[in-house]
Amino acid sequence: SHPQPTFLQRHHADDAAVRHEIVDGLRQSPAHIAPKFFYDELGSRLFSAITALPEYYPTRTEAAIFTSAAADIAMQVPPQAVLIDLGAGCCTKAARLFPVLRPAGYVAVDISVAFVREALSSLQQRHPSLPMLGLGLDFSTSLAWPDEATAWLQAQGLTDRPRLIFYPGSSIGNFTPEEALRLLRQAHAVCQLGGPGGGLLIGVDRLKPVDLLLAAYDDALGVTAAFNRNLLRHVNRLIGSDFAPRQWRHVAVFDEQASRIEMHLESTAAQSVRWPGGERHFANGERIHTENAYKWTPAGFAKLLQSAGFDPRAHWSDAQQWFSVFWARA
Ligand code: AVJ
Repeated sequence: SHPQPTFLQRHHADDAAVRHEIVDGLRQSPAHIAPKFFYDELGSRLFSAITALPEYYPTRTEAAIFTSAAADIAMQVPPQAVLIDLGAGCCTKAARLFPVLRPAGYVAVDISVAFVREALSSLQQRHPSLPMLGLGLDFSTSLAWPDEATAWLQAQGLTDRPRLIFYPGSSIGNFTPEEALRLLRQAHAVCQLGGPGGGLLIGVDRLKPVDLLLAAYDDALGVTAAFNRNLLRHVNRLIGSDFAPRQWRHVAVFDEQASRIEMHLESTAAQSVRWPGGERHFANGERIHTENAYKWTPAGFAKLLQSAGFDPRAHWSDAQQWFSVFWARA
């Protein structure tokens, strides 16, 4: 037989809502565009290239932690849980951990179900008896657990299983501490809907010397610059604007006060950008804020987890203490 995953798409922002969100950010001063718009097809490939750069340590450091801590993680997290993978994409990080986490069900959540469709279908062939759900959900807006997903869990007999939320890659760093708290509280509520023993397995990038941080977000080959500027091509397609990517420069700075890397696109000329129904003038040197990447201390992040209702039970790091993985019970 050929088992197939189930696919669900929840409140997919329609084209008008996406246009409204982007145009609203462009009209503000300073202008901003949300980092979720980096990831069109080319943007996803450029991010994948970033993870292979010598300067971009997070991905390989986290992978090494998952390898070295595997036995420990297996002892701490509940087996036979429903594994809920936030920002699953190609599903490889979670799939690599299947032997460690031994889930009874797998839910791959991404902003668009299209992003997980192929990967999940092929993963299902390799795990024919593991129930799999692809869930399209913009959890950066809200992680409310959809009724359809509850119904799916019920149909699979997974209602009473613990829920194990997996949020790797320091994607939590895109959120301000206030936004992160909100998301983690919602994650906690999702865990509470399942059986006892559930919780959160999360990867977090750590505060470290600024030169290392800046290099990771402004690499020698200019891949991160291309990734940042590609946002303008994507926005052009989404709202019909006429951004000229050549007229914009990649800028990465570290804000010590906020403990975050900021990425910006800086206008290299006085120019106007037009789109159907509007336009905006940018002075030479004016910037569009495109991303925050917060860098946490383990103590600070443990406090955040506690504020969200979690009980931090275990913490693993690498020898250089560059990256942290937390296990926190709901
Ligand atoms: C996918 C959000 C974790 O902030 O490090 C990489 C994205 N931006 N280089 C990060 C990113 C520039 C990445 N996250």
